[in-house]
Amino acid sequence: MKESLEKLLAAVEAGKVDKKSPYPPQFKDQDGSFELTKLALEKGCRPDEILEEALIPAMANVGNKFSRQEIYVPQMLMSAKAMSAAMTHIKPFFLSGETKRRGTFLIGTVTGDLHDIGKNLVAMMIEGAGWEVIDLGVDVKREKLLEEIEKHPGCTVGLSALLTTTMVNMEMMVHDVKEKYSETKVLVGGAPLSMDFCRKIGADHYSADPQGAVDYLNKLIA
Ligand code: B1M
Repeated sequence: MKESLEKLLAAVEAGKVDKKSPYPPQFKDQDGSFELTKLALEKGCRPDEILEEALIPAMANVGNKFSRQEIYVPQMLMSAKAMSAAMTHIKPFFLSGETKRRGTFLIGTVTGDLHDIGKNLVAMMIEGAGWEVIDLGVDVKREKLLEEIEKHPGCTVGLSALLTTTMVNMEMMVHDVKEKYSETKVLVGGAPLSMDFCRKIGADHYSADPQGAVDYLNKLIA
């Protein structure tokens, strides 16, 4: 069983989705995360074991490599795709309640901002870390954000902004959240942001990259 999990970890980290996937070339004709997850379940691995001992560590390695600039966006996207392929087998166990998520994370790009590539990467990494992710998309309106927080008590919120002109909207959104749900933690990110800006607008944390976001969320529940 240990060997199955190790193989799966390596496949997700390398971004090998399924047997027919040509990427990465050194894994040609080998099983990908899709087949390996199915196999691990058939061999008797528990879904939470697969998640905790293969999928989450694989995505953590990917996040750390990305932070150290050892890999770039395309490789990270392939690993996220491999993670999603594995999750097709694991998700039914979440739905049945047999496997628990670490928490709920609402994420969106702030009002007026259509950039979603970075936000999507963060969402995928956080899902890969075992959280339920509710992606509100781009150009999220202030009212919509509050409605969703109301629907998901205890959630953590993530806001992304890529434009200096939409940073002001982020400030208003953080203000709204803190005014109505003072206990709700808000994580912010995006290329023009900084820790100073995060403090100035009253958000709880700033992360420059997806792995920093995962580390922050995991600290919240530690
Ligand atoms: Co636009 N754009 N864009 N753009 N665009 C930038 C951001 C810009 C820097 C380009 C430039 O001028 N050099 C510039 C902003 C300048 C500024 O604000 N000072 C700019 C502009 C001006 C615009 C328009 C206004 C252009 C126009 O129409 N005149 C327009 C605005 C539209 C709008 O949003 N209302 C616009 C439009 C677009 C496209 C639609 C064409 C497209 C977006 C497509 C899409 O996202 N689906 C686009 C793109 C692709 C870019 C660049 C080229 C790339 C952005 C990107 O995806 N980077 C960008 C220039 C650049 O960055 N080099 C640019 C890759 C991505 C992985 O990085 O998003 O930073 P990033 O995410 C990182 C981190 O920031 C962090 O993790 C990610 C991974 O490391 N992170 C978080 C992000 N969110 C996080 C949240 C977290 C934690 C970490 O917690 C919640």
